[in-house]
Amino acid sequence: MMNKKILTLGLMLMAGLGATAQVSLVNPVPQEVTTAGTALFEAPAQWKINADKKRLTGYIYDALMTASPEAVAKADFKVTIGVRGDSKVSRYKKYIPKKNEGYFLKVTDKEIVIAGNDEKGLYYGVQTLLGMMKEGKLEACTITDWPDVPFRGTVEGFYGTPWSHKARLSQLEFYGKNKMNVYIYGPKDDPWHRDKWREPYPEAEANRIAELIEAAKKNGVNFYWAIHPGVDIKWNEEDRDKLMAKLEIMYQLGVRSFAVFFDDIWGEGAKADKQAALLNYIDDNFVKAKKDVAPLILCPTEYNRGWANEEKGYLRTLGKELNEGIEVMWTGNSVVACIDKPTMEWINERIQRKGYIWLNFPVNDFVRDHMLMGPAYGNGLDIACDVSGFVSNPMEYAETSKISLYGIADYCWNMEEYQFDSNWQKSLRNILPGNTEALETFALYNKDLGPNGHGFRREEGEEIKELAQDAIAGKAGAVDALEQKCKELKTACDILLVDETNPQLIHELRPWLLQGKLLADYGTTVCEMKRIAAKKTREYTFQNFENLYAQARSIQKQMYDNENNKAMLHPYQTGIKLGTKVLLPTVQRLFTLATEEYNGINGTNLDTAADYNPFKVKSTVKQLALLPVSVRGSDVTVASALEVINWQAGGEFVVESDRAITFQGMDFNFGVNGAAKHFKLELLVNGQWREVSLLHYAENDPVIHTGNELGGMTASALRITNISGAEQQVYFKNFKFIKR
Ligand code: LOG
Repeated sequence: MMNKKILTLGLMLMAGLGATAQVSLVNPVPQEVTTAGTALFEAPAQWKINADKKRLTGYIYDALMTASPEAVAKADFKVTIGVRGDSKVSRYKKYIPKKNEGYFLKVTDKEIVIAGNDEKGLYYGVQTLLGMMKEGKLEACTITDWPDVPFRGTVEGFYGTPWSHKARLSQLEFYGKNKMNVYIYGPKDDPWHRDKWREPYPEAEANRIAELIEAAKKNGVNFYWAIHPGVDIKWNEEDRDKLMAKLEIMYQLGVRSFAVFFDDIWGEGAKADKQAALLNYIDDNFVKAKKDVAPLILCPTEYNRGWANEEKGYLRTLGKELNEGIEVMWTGNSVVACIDKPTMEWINERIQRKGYIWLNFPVNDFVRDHMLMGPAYGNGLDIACDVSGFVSNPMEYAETSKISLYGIADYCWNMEEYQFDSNWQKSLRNILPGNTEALETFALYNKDLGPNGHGFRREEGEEIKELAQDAIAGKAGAVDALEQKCKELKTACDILLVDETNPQLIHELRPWLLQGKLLADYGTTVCEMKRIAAKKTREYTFQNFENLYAQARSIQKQMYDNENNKAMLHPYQTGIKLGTKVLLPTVQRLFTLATEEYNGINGTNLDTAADYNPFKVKSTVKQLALLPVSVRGSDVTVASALEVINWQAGGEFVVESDRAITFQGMDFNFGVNGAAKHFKLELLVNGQWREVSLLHYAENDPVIHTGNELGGMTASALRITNISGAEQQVYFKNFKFIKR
């Protein structure tokens, strides 16, 4: 009797779990779901479509047809689709949410009904059905659904290798499936977007853009093309006409949505009144004249609070002067930031409209040695009404970026209920269903950005934090447990390296997978060293320890070699780092501790330094103060900053070392012709600052060279000061010195 009861309960529980399982495959999480709680059933093999004639062609119908059942006129199972006003869905009118892009969906074991409030609503209803059916099953349910944020998607707005055509096509499909409706095309390194903004695209590129526009339509995505004229625009009729002519060319290609970017510039191009006048002119004479063009989007020069100059009133000028309906982008309280209510209140009041969020996550163009595979979290869950749009700037690694974009899609659609951790699990399963577990194990070490100029960090290694502390404190069992984690990481890397189900993902991750294997080996070796050293008996430690020590040193060197192996890196990539928040520093620390213990027991003198960097940056220029400095062989490099640096009069930038080094040369570029005369370079020699001359080789070459006196100087710090008496705007493009 008892047994039977438990069994029934068990079955009920299973049915219950199963019943929510299908809807739970859907991303984004729908707003309102009622399930009958009945068991799952097989999706029909055939179905008949019941719809007004106009619904039987076009992208929505095509999407529906990608489902597994075959459309057969006499099938028993019926699928009714329509949009508010269609005769075939008139019975369901009262259930359809009166919301843009909203829909009503009903599933029983006999029929399916999808009724959209508008065409996009119907399309998204179809996507929900496709998501539910992914594993061939259905459950009885009704869903009423709509998006919280009207414009959701991405801005391809990073520096570095733009996405390939193939990657873009794959993105657009992904957006359609996950109910994102915006893709803004603005890769910094597309010449015809920025440097050559006046010129038309060559034919091959133009054709590709036309193809993207078609693909976007098929996936319910608005393709925005962005122009970036601010670097050299003159506020005269000639340039205005050139800009209008370029927009017209793009219109002819099929573009119906436009954005104008003024980020990361200074000088003439950065004037608020001029920018507003230009945008209004485009709005009046192009957007409104064409009638089929979407409202304009502007990315302002002061696009985050950290750079907003209240006195000069740039943002308020935009707010006052820009035509109603022109959207204004905003990255938050700083370039890279999470968005919350106060952020929105602050900006919306100034621009007199709802800000259009440009989220600089998961973009990694300022931390190219890190791959960002973590969840999208930290944005306020209560800002749906405060934003007009929300787009993410992803990594140049398009496929890997999908991991966090999946979360952005969910967040924008159903904000209050967004759960980043369960979304992340679902996302990993979505991108690599065959090897999800390995992917998760690996991704755990690829979440944080490492130290960076923007000071933006992510959680990483929380799950091993305590373990790591215990291992360092020498607690029994902790070292073994840590070693186990390393072994799991290695297994995951090996499994992923030969995964063939998502070759693009593995291609992007490959350098990090190879480095991950080494990190795992390093950790395993060091754990063994630590165990042996802890035995504190001379006999046992002698041979074993020194072999392991040699092995650990070898792995350190192999990891270093990987970071410097150009053949292994993607273009522009600056290194390969993972596990930098907890795992790597823990292993480094254990290496030092174990070696110290061993030296203590054996009276040996093995070098205990695991990873040592004698250089530090110090700067009174706010935007430079957090830039990390790294050493590779004889090169000492300060990470570049991508944005405009406002270098105040007298502002100093210092790199210091804890020991004196002999200089061979320097290599740096502030991206401005003739900048050298505004700055003074000094070296700290025996406690005294000595000036070194700065010069350009040519008037139109921004690279700054140092005088011959530098070679051979021995100093413990260098200092660059703005001596012009005025603020200087520069790009901190690259900065490196070479030691002997
Ligand atoms: C650029 C963007 C870049 C991002 C992160 C905006 C509006 N502009 O500092 O192209 O990908 O930051 O590095 C930016 O964010 N400049």
